[in-house]
Amino acid sequence: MTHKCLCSDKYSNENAVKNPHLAGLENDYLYHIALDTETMNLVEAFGDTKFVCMGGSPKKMYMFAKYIMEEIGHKLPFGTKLLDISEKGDRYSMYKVGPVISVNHGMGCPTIGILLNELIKLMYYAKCKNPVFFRLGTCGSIGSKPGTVIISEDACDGMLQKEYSIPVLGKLLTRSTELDKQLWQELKSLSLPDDEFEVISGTTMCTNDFYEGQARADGAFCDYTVEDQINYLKSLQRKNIVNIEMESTAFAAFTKAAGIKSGVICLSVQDVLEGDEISVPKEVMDKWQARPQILVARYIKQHLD
Ligand code: R2B
Repeated sequence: MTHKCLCSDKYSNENAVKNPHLAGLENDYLYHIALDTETMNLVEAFGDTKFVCMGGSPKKMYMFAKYIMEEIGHKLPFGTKLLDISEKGDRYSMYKVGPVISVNHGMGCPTIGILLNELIKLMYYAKCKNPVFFRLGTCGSIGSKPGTVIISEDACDGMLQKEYSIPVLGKLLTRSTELDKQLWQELKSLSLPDDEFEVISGTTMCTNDFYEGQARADGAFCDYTVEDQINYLKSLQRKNIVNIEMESTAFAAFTKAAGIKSGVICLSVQDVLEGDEISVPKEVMDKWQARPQILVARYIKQHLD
């Protein structure tokens, strides 16, 4: 038994959340990001947010916060430094630099889903106007070289469905994983001929597992052959699936349900057709991490007003 979620996909602050029970809460404690509506003035602290950027690791998102601060010329008050706003929650690290939030989402759909619920409520309580959400991730690419930047056109799950489903009250609740086409086009147009990295796009496959779920043959379990693995990955390639990661369906589904424009930009850390091992040296990887950030910074700078 399944049911489809009927959600608007235009942002308006009043309709970003779709939960009549919230109005009855005396205090909404955004538990995992350590914010609340009773003791904090969320409008004052977050009302100017325009861009919410998320990526897997806390360190990467700290580096992004520092990078975007330089890029937009944001100055911290004298004698202060970047503060992890969600430190008390001990789950996510979140920074705010002018109109930009930079926050890590961990690994997998459940983890990013919890964060998105709380961030969408934060946007609502803070009365933010038209925030745009980005996932700056890493992925395995199918047939393009490591270091390539991949902009998702849309996202499918491990069964190739362009949907994100979770069991709710014993039934599957299904939401569309369509991403904003206009934003996707715009992000693609931000790659410049002189960039030292290639940018491609197509459908992103989002799996619930890093090993068997992504057809790897180097996990603790595997009952298929390497030939099966390659045949499967090539069949995905023929369906215009260009990369594999673990968060895009939940990210696309929750942002769309809230009417929030969103985009997924990932750095490939390996071509999955070339083997299971991720062999790019750490220093090279650290340098490459900046690539999706460069595109997003260009977008942010063009939309600052
Ligand atoms: C990419 O990298 C992580 C797995 O190593 C996961 O979060 C993802 O989507």
